[in-house]
Amino acid sequence: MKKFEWKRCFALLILLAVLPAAGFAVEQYNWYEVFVRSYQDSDGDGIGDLQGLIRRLPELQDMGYNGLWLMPVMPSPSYHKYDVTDYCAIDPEYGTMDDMRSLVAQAHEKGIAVIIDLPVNHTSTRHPWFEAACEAIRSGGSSPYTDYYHFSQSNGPACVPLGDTGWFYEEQFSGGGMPDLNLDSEAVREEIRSILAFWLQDVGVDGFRLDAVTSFYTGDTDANIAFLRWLKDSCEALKPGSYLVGECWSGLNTIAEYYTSGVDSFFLFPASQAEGFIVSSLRGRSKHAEKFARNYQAVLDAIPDGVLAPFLCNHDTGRTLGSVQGRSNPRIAKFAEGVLNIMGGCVFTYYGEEIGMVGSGADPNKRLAMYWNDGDMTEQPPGATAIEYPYPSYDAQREDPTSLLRYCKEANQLRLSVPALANGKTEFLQAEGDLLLMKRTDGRDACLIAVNFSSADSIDCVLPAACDIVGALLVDDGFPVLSDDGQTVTLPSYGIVILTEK
Ligand SMILES: [Ca+2]
Ligand SMILES: [Ca+2]
Repeated sequence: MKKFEWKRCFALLILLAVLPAAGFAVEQYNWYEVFVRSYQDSDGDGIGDLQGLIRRLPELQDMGYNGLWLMPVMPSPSYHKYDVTDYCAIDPEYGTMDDMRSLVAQAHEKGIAVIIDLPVNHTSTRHPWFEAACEAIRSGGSSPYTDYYHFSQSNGPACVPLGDTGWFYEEQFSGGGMPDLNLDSEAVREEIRSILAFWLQDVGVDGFRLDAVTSFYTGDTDANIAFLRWLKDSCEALKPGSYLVGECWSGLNTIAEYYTSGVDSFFLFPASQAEGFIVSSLRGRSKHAEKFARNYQAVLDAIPDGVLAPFLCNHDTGRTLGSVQGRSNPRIAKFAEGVLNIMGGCVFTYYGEEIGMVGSGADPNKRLAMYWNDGDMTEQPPGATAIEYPYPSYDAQREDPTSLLRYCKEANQLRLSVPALANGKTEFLQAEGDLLLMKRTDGRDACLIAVNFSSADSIDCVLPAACDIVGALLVDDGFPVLSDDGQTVTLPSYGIVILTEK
């Protein structure tokens, strides 16, 4: 029996992790979602900004995140900025377009791709297009912008009255501030095409996160898919290889249907949040691995060729520490991140997840200031009612080899160092009780992923051939043991071990 040679393995992982990512192909990105406002302030006004984010690029690189998704950075009257007033500018709270260009350039130098949130289902009511349209209706004049939205003189679902004019406009998101665009308008499509060109070609971003794709044409999946295909084709013509990921907040079959649009990825909502299959596989007394494998197989059956985009939470959902009840149980908090990271595709992590931040209920509670340390945080978003940090700060966890942060870093590095882990085809070799053994093959590369879903017991896993251990994710000081013939690995509780055949 031999103990896994930790020191040599970590040295290898660290070496591989500092290599820049090769190009911006879709594959193998560890994406990190940032709410710029709550991340890092650079000028002392308490509001996170692009220069602050630039300052943190070395940390992101060190952590092994090689893709950045920025929530909207365009001018907007709201704190979250999902209602845009100018699609080709930066909100002054966040900085300038020069700051944005600098962010993209410096991220690229570090091998980090950048995508931005693109909310084109709706604009702000304060967008000049909407203001011009309303002015024309109020004055009885005409404007090309009235055709940019869905104005009507009859009331209906999702209709908002335009003052006392007798006119209404469509708005799928309540509140009166986000009128839906008329995506059938040729002029609107031309506007969108130039917005895509500006960001992809002029600013140099690597793609977009597409907001609210099921609301483009509410209730009409075929029309949504056709519009997404147009978006994908437009981006591909402007910048081949740019990456698009869509927010289709829906069940597996619907998400699978949306993949026919050609958009690279759609967030895998069925795997996310407290009821998603990653976290729910950890609950109950037994058969955790079977539950996980059954659900994961269903995903692979439904989406055999698309690049998956699994995640545990985002800015609209409760954070993972609450979902796994991990406040006093760092082992399960780590293991949930580990199980996320053994899924193929592009894994998305919401900022703060790597240090066990909490947040649920009202949206601002889910978007709290990043907890770097007690002296270096932004102000909290307006409306936040529950502000607490059950786990130590980023700085404290960085120094602690047993922290959740260090576990997440190892998970990222493992994905960067074993290409087949992130991007191969998955085959289930065993899924029984708490033991899961998967094989993932990517061209000539292959790896085995052995997982012990038990919180308490170690498990012997018989391998299909003699193997070497190439990496592991461990929640505590238990360690995997490989038999002398390399054909059996003993997995500690909540242990994840990556192996290759000799
Ligand atoms: Ca600031
Ligand atoms: Ca719409």
